[in-house]
Amino acid sequence: MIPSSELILNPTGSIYHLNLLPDHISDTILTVGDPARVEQVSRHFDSVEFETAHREFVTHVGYYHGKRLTVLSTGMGTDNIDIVMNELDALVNIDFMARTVRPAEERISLRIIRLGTSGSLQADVPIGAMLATEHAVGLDSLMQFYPLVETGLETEIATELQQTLGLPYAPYVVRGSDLLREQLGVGMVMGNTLTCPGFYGPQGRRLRLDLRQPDYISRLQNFRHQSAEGVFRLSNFEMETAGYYALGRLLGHEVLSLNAIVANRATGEFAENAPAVVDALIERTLQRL
Ligand code: R1P
Ligand code: URA
Repeated sequence: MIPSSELILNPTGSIYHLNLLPDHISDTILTVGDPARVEQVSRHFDSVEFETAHREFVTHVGYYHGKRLTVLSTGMGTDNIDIVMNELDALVNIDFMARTVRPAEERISLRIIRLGTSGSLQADVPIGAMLATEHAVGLDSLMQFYPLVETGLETEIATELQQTLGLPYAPYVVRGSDLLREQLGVGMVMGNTLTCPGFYGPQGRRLRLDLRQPDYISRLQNFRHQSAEGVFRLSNFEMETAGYYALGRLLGHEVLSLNAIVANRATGEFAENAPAVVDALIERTLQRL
């Protein structure tokens, strides 16, 4: 039995941070960083049957062309993704009454799709592009706490990137769901996403502070790993994808990160109409579900 200090339920029976009951979870979940973006998605629904908000976690449950969908905001950073993925999994794979993990044959694999904004690292991934993440690379510390198993290729990339950046630790590298990427990413740019534990220094932005490595961005832009699968390069920056992909692998959920490119760090531009870039990604994704 899982003690109440570990599986924390609110007086209504809902899970601690997300404030959701198992009934609120559809098998396909759309996640967004910005709480205001939840309505930007659900305004396309035929109907919304449930809404809740707790901290940065806003959820709408409804129907899109007859299909039940849950759309949920996560806030920013992989520390929040630790909460979101563990609590979503608990909602479907833990019996809240018995406080026990469901047997393997009863466990549910969710489809979780991140619709987020992102900055491109490469000049040829322009503002307005939609990018589906193949590999995610985590510079954050989340995977210091879980026994993630990486493939040979993932470990090679991690080791080489650690050397390139002179980091005291290896990043973690995880390939996401090929199935979802092939279904939803058709016609999008396929890329490898660097998940950073911050928006400024960790993404090489300098306002008033210098960076430890003045050539940090160009080291990332020029990083290449050659393998039998081809040439790996980093395409874009954001703050959650690696956490999603790693916890998806550990918990057995299919996860895809779709990125609306709103900044280009090679050309120094930011989108003139970022909400429109995000809208286009939302509409494209909903049509393909
Ligand atoms: C930073 O501005 C935020 O934007 C990106 C980053 O991952 C980070 O959360 O995603 P969202 O637009 O989904 O929040
Ligand atoms: N989100 C990020 O994390 N970085 C960007 O440059 C743009 C959006």
